[in-house]
Amino acid sequence: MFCKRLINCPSLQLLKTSFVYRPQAIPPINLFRKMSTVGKPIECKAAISYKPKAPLVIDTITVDPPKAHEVRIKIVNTAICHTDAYTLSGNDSEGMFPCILGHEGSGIVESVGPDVTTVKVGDHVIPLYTAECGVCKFCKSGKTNLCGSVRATQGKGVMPDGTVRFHNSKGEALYHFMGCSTFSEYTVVADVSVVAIDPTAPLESVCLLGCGVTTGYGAAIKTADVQKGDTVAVFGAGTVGLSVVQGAQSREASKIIVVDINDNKETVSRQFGATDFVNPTKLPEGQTIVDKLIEMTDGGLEFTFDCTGNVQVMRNALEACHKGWGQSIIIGVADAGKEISTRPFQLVTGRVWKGSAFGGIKGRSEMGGLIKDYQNKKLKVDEFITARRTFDEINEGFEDLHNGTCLRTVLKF
Ligand code: NAD
Ligand code: AHE
Ligand code: ZN
Repeated sequence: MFCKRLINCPSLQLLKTSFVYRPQAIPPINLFRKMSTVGKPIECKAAISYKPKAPLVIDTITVDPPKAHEVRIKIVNTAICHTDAYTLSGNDSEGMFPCILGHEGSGIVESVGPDVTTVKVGDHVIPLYTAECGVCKFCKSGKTNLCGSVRATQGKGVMPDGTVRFHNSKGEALYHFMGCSTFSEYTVVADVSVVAIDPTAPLESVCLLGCGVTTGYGAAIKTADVQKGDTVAVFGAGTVGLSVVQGAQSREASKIIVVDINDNKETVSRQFGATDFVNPTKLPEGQTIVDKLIEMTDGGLEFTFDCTGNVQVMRNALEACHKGWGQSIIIGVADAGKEISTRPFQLVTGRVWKGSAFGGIKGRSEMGGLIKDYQNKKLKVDEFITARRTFDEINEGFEDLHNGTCLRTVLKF
């Protein structure tokens, strides 16, 4: 029991005062401890795709902490790629529902699991749907950017240990998508599926290097390796096709013909470096797009690129190649069940059919160079942003894809 005199004693009052204020004098440590999310599940906002063709549902989900060799990222920006819409349409043979879509994003590392050495808390990063482990047969081959380390589990919508890190508010598991799932405020990815970037690069812009821009640019400068003076035709003037155009222009191609069924794409194609634009639906009767392109190029093109995902376009792109050496690069993603065909004679007579994933770019080794090209104004990125929206407007962002002028809608959390 304290006596009254002691309680009223000035020195004790001082002590009481300093005791009372002391916690406030050291809040950063306590506050940090209280607020730190490291090692704990995080509740955050995400857009859940419950079934094909249905609008995404914005809800609170739980994102588990990263396990060994995993990284939890706070997504800052994400764009919507045509492939997200394709999977949502139900035409992706690997589509798993319910899931968190999104693969073109940028963010900041919130925490890392055990044994992660390549990124650290606070790093600015881009998730990579084409991983790079550096040690698998594919990575070591020097022949491809396709990495074998996590692709099998990635295609099944789970982390490399076969489990998921996402649950909805009812505790139901949600699948991952393309190893990225950027339509969530927080996501967990494998450490081989993320690259740290220059923190001065604006996250809003460089999220586009997570897919569309890198894919098209890389397809031109790596997969095809377009050379000065080559003739090029690009089918489909979306972000992927226009990035092929800028890659071909950077290599000083002599002719860059864009083929698109949407006349609205002519101006933007020329802004990105196209020398010609052809709408295949507006050719004189009896003339095919293959005839037209062969006529425009004295026998066919050195390189053609499909950036539509339409298998008839893929055939036309191959057949518009020059006999003996023309190469056609398939970039577009076709619906489940679709197949390509042509007369074998087309290949016998020297045309080559190739494909390109993520532009042949090795994300962890080569992303830094692309960011530098962007910073040095050698690579257009900002120009692809045709709309900016809040994350809550994600369904409107999917609708943007059909408005005829959309290249990329970038969402912000
Ligand atoms: P997008 O929808 O923005 O652009 C497609 C363009 O093709 C549009 O301008 C459209 O008008 C045009 N088009 C449609 N049908 C056509 C036809 N018959 N002939 C000519 N033009 C036609 O799409 P995007 O985001 O640029 O993606 C393009 C394709 O590339 C999609 O299939 C996407 O899934 C795929 N993709 C592949 C990779 C990869 O790594 N291989 C990466 C990203 C995207
Ligand atoms: N899941 C589809 C194939 C999808 C596909 O081809 N994806 C492209 C990237 S699209 C990015 O917007 C790709 O890189 N594929 C190679 C890979 O390893 O996924 C299907 O047909 O099953
Ligand atoms: Zn994509």
